[in-house]
Amino acid sequence: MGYTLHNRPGSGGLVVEAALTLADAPFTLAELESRAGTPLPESFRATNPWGQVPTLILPNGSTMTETSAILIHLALCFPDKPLGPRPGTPMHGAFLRWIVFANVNLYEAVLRRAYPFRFTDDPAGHDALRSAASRRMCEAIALIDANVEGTFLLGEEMTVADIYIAMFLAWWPGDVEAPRVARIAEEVRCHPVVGPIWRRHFGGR
Ligand SMILES: N[C@@H](CCC(=O)N[C@@H](CS)C(=O)NCC(=O)O)C(=O)O
Repeated sequence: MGYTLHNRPGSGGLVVEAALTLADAPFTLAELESRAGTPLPESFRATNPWGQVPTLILPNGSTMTETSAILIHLALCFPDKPLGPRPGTPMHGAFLRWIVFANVNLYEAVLRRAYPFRFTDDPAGHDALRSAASRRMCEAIALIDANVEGTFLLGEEMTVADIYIAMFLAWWPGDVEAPRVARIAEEVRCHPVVGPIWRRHFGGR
């Protein structure tokens, strides 16, 4: 039995789908009919009580959520596939660092913009929350940009961390001053395996 990936078009499961595909892992896509950036149907809580995608059902039937955890798990399960550096190496430390950094800072900034009502009960505070999230996003992307080691974040090999970071850039509505990260996003969009998945989710974005 393979994996089942619950996602919806244009949502965060893109990077998990890319990781499973790069790993040659057998998986089924369970796509929800829901528009990216809106709350998911309440009925989805039967699958993930937190009500979010990506939700990955592992081959043994257990449920995984949290994109960073899923990516790290898959990279460890498929060490011979091009998902991430060898565990135990300094580069693996950097891989973990940036995946978690992106989850905590980039994903959270995106969520503050999309769902401000979850972060303040004061509707008058939504604009201020969005602008603080934008500032935080720009600061976080700039820090990643300053740490790009080569063609990709960790050097000359693409990892799932690159796809993850590129996804946030595609979601972000404003301009972000991050030329190295923008170049990584271009590499990801042109990648022979990841490109077709990217276009199915994002079209020409
Ligand atoms: N911390 C979660 C965040 C996942 C998340 O926010 N997913 C969005 C789609 S990109 C979602 O499910 N939004 C619907 C909702 O929160 O109701 C992760 O890292 O996977």
